[in-house]
Amino acid sequence: MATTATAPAFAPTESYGGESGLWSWLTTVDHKRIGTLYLFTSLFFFLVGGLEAGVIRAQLAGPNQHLVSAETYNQLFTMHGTTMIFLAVMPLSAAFFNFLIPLQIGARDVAFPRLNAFSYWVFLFGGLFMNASWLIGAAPNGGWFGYAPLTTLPYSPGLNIDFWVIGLQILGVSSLAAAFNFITTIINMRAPGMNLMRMPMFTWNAFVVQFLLVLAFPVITIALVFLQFDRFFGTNFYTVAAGADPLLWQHLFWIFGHPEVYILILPAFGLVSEILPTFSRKPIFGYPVMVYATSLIAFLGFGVWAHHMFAVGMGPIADSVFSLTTMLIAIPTGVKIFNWIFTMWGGSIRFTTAMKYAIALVGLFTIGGISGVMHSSPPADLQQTDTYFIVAHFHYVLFGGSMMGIFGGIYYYYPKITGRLMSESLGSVNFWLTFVGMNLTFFPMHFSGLLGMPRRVYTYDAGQGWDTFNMMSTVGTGVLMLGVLVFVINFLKSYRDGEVAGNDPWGAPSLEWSIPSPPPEYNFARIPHVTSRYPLWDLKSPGLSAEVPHSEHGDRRIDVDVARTHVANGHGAWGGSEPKQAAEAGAHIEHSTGKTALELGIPMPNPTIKPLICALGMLVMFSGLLFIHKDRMPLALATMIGGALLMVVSLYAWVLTPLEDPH
Ligand code: HEM
Ligand SMILES: [Cu+2]
Repeated sequence: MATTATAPAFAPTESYGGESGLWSWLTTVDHKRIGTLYLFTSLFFFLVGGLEAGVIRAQLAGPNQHLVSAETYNQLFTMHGTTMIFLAVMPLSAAFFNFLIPLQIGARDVAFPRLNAFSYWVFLFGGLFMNASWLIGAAPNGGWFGYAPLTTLPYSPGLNIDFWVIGLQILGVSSLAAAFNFITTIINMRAPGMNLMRMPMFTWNAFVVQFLLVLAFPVITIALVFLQFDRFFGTNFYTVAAGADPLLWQHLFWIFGHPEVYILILPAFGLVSEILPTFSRKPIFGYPVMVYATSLIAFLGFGVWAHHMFAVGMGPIADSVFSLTTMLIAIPTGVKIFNWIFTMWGGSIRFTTAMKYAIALVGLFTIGGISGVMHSSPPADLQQTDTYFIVAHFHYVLFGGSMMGIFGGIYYYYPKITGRLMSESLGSVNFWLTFVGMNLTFFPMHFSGLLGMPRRVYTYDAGQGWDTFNMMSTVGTGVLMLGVLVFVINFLKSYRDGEVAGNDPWGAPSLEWSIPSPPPEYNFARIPHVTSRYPLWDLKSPGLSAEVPHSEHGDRRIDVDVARTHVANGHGAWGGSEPKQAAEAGAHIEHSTGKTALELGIPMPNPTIKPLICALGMLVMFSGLLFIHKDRMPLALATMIGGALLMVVSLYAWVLTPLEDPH
């Protein structure tokens, strides 16, 4: 390929300036490598969750089928929901937080690199722990929101719910540690001149999500601790016969659960807010309004939880209040949608695969948003709740929103992560199969739902008008799976054969595109000085960012290596829209900054295995609980105490080792 001939095809791992063996991955504290680990692990879990969905849809293809038993079906939909939410979409977002936040704010790493590694290992172990339940045929079976008292011991004996309660607590530790890390990173480590209102939109969305995590996860943790105590130690938090409130779990769960849906969607919104301006070649429409709308969504998100509980009979006052707040929250959400549309309006649009996914999000999320507003009205909700209408609604939001945004984000950032572009032709096939498959799967569910088909039933009788819609959904799932298969092929193949990307294959405006792809371990040879929201456009296409505020009058330049290189090479004004040009420019930049951290005298944190050991200790400690229900008390105690010791000792060793060599 011509491009590969003119530009040096630097192999992805070389540019990290470090080793690439297994040990280097186990001990890494580099936010980019940790991001990559998150990406691979969560894509794997996405495939697992997708397979579970495939079995569900095969079972429901026609009436009265018996591919799986009712009990297996319960485990399938519970694990599908739990996996997609906690092991796929959340960590996929974390992959982007890790990779992008330091790059977008001009930092060399996150605030606490070792804590970051710890978060990843805890997530991995939590996911493996939860899925280990399949091996003994006791996967969680109480639905993804695990309502107590159903999930208390008398109604759910067996280890199924134990795996769920313990697994979610392990995963919560990971999310909380990561959230504190990113909050500190964003507040403390921005490059000079990068004030809050100059942060890229992705970082803004990520910032808001971290606060949602910090405020919402403690609530579910409390709910889970209560449940754990009820199940293991005989307390009565959820025992109605002993005077417990049967709605306690529901309130606690949904105070977490509704903010959780914003935790799932805002990162995708952030990605789309990067993609749309780049491929429209226009600044984002109404940047400050986007920031305020995002913050307002997060704030209001804590005041709508009981719209999940209209059916329990809370009374007219509570119903009215939660109905109103739910309708209110649609306003800032609608504002964001209009801002995206105005961003594209009048732009010179390039329909890359990333752009197609971004536009798909705008359309499909809107469908899910509108059906959401439909069940903000309690009388309407009483008809829709627990039917396939709800399943249609939340898949438009979660697949049409979160997953579409994440796929777009992967196509957009793959070149930054690996140094190579994903194939656009495979990308187009991938996109259209996914788009058609997703709509064919989930749109008919609106109808089967309104015709009364309940969710979470393992089979149904013929002659209720549901058969055709179910067949359509199942065929759609087949198309969707083909689409995901093409994605996987493209993802793996492009790693070897993809066109070399160069620093800035898309002509994008933010800092991450000013450095080589993949970035060197230290990210920025010199920390950039930022004077506007769109530093790279200031440099390469000043016309595009002329209207946004700049700190110094007439100052259109960022003081960063890439600037000098370009000017020196007379490439100052290239448009940046062609991968080929970009690759050539990238070659110059790579040439001028291809040094290791050591050569440049940049102190980097030392790799360490201790966060992994600490996470392992925590896993062992939690697993010990399982033996209690097998009546193996001594074994349980030994495992828990052993795990706790491992955790505490490695934590001490970690804390007492300095992060970097003395300098
Ligand atoms: C790969 C394509 C997907 C298909 C074909 C699919 C299909 C389904 C179906 C048919 C159900 C209803 C099961 C029942 O109520 O009996 C379901 C439930 C669910 N799905 Fe998906 N889904 C897909 C992707 C996703 C994604 C990406 C997410 C989230 C990010 C997700 C989250 C959920 C949740 C939370 C539930 C509810 C589980 C429960 O009732 O406890 N799904 N899915
Ligand atoms: Cu909600």
